[in-house]
Amino acid sequence: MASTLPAELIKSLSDQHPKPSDIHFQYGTAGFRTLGSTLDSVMFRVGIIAALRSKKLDGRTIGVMVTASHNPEPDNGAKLVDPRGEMLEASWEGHSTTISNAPTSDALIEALEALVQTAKIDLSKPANVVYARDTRSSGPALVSALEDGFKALKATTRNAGVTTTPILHYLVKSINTKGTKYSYGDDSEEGYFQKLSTSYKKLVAGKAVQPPLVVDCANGVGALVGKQLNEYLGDTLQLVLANTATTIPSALNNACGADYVKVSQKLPPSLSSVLKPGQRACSLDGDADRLIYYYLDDRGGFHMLDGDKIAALVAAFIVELVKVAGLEDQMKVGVVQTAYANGASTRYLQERLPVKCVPTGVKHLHHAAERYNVGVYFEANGHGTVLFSQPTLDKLAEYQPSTPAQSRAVEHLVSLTELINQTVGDALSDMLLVEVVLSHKSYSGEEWNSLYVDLPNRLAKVSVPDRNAFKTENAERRLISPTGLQAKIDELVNRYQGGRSFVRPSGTEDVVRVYAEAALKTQADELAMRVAGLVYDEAGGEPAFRPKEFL
Ligand code: NG1
Ligand code: ZN
Repeated sequence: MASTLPAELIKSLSDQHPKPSDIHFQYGTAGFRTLGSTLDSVMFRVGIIAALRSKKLDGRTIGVMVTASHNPEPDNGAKLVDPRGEMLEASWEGHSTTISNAPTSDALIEALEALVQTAKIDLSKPANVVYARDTRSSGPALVSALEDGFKALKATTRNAGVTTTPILHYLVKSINTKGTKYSYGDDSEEGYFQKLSTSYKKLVAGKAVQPPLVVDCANGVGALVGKQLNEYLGDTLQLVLANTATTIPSALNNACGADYVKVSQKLPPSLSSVLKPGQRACSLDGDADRLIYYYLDDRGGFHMLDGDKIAALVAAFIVELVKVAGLEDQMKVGVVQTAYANGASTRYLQERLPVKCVPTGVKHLHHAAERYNVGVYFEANGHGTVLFSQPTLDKLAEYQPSTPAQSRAVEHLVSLTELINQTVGDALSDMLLVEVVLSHKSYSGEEWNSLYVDLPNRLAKVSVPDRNAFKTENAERRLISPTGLQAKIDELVNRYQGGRSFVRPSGTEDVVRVYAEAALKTQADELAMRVAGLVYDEAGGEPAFRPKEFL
């Protein structure tokens, strides 16, 4: 290999971004994610890692997104995006963790040299990176640390500014497929809006215009992007944007946004004077990759339509189109969920098509969905998308329909492949997808909600001294460690009608999560509280670790 690492340059820049000695960083399910004020050295190193990853892949463009998604404003993070717009390859998660923890500049250079050796990186190759950030106030300083990392490896970069995580994924894939027969789209924000709005307009042509949709932007970047999307949609759909205060730092994800709605199962208080009974509304999260719908009934009762309900709506619609198109035998549709999927949704879906359960984390869902011709994957929290395999896309392009009905169904399927952001869950793309289905089926929120009745459930979290003591199996549905705890959970669950509960360590927060379901709401709450109590007792925590947050 011709070149070596520019050690002097790396060292001088690295000295400006020293690693805090008391913190161990980890590249988890959502990349690096912790308090923004601690991430300066991590960002510098992520810049270097992205450049090396690009060199490893022959100069293909790698993405870096600076965001902490639905987490509170003081948090921040970074996530690397591989060339096809998908999550970073698993082996590089470990490399990233190792490099982020090198204690000094010299140790960093040593760790980088080791990576170059083990991953067989040809340093003479070019490095290309595209990066973006959300609206967090710690963003600009962290991006400048990231840019120092790019400089250290002399990477060629493109700053995509302040945008959503899914748009960054879209850009990565579009850049890497530019000029090929698999071109994903024009590699610009405009290209993204054009692609989404054009396919939406095709799909709803001839249908009655949907009534205005209230969109809670979580006071994040979705507000900026939603405003632009509104313009592209024109009079085909009116988005009433709410929670758009992107310049008030404390407002981000605070008592609003998809995570607030999903976890508290409540309407964001800021919408109580905006939302009319029967009107549809949805919440995005801080980087606009999650989506939760809801509506109020005539008596003001709140009804949530989460990722599971979106999966049920969308999967049934696609199955129907495939059938009408006459492609039933050649295009198998399947669904992927995690253990957090509501038991009623799993039952509903299993009666209609194949369903697979995988561990939490988008990469697991994405990979499992790739095994179907059309793979629908959604986390209950509203993160998800639909994947059409390349042979499926080819088949749709070549197919010769024999009736006008078949021809219309095929056109709709093709438009769906353009409307759906297949790189990653995308709140805005998913929102348009939902609107298309509601419009085709003439469903109100209430009719959509009645596809199946959610089992009452409760998500809780417990702070423990060491969450790594909790290990799971069977797609995280059972604990194998600490020993004996699963048997105690089973014993409790058996006492509740329709009871189900599981415990797993979070991959993004320093907590253990507890999920419980039961036939009645009070029982689901009680079961969650009791299982959380077991976790707390087992972890042997101090009173500071008491499970406070589960009710
Ligand atoms: P953890 O913290 O590992 O539970 C959370 C979500 C995941 C996923 C990641 C990434 C729940 C229960 N967990 O992971 O589904 O979205 O964040 O953002 O919603
Ligand atoms: Zn997010």
